[in-house]
Amino acid sequence: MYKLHYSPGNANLTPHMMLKAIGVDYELILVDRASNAHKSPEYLKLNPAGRIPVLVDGDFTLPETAAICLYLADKHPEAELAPALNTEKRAVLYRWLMYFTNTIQTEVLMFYYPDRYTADGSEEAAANVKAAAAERLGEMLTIVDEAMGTSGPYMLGEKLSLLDFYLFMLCRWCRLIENKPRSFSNLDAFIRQMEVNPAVIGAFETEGIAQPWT
Ligand SMILES: N[C@@H](CCC(=O)N[C@@H](CS)C(=O)NCC(=O)O)C(=O)O
Repeated sequence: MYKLHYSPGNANLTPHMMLKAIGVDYELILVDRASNAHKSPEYLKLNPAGRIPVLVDGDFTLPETAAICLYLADKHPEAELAPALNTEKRAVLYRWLMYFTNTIQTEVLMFYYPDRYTADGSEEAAANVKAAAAERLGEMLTIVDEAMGTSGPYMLGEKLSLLDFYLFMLCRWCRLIENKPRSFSNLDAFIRQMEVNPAVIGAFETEGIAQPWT
């Protein structure tokens, strides 16, 4: 059975929604961030980066959210959460997955942990980093909103894919910025349809995340 090391609302949300969508058995293992369990020697053996989530599949241990998503999609092709290999659609999936994980997600970290990105850790410097991150996130969401307007109703068009679960997680994380996802018309429509997706509801409820989610 899969084991997903998680903390409510963290990056585990996307693989968690995928596990629900796939309909496979899994066990959730809570990583207690309050006691810094993600920096414990035991957890660092699973992920030396000390980040959440980690997926364990038998003897195989896999950190990094995007890698976990691709692994699950490829292992369960019947769930059709990614287009076939060697297709243009698959390449488009890679394009947006990379944008989500290495650009938007990284910027989200700057928004929530701005002090980590300052040399002196001062409140003033952190406030500047946070404000700049919020502005850049607004620009990034504009790009995604326009793409959604062209391809919609999902990132890859008519068919739901792992990208949509990833994007929904990012929409939740970006709910506190001024230009929040709900203020973009295509993203707002996207959020409305994802909010009633049983896999989304199942994962958010299991993690104990109260409404409003975005
Ligand atoms: N690139 C990693 C980043 C994961 C990540 O930053 N997770 C956050 C929770 S959402 C975390 O573990 N933060 C703990 C920390 O920064 O110390 C991934 O996508 O899995």
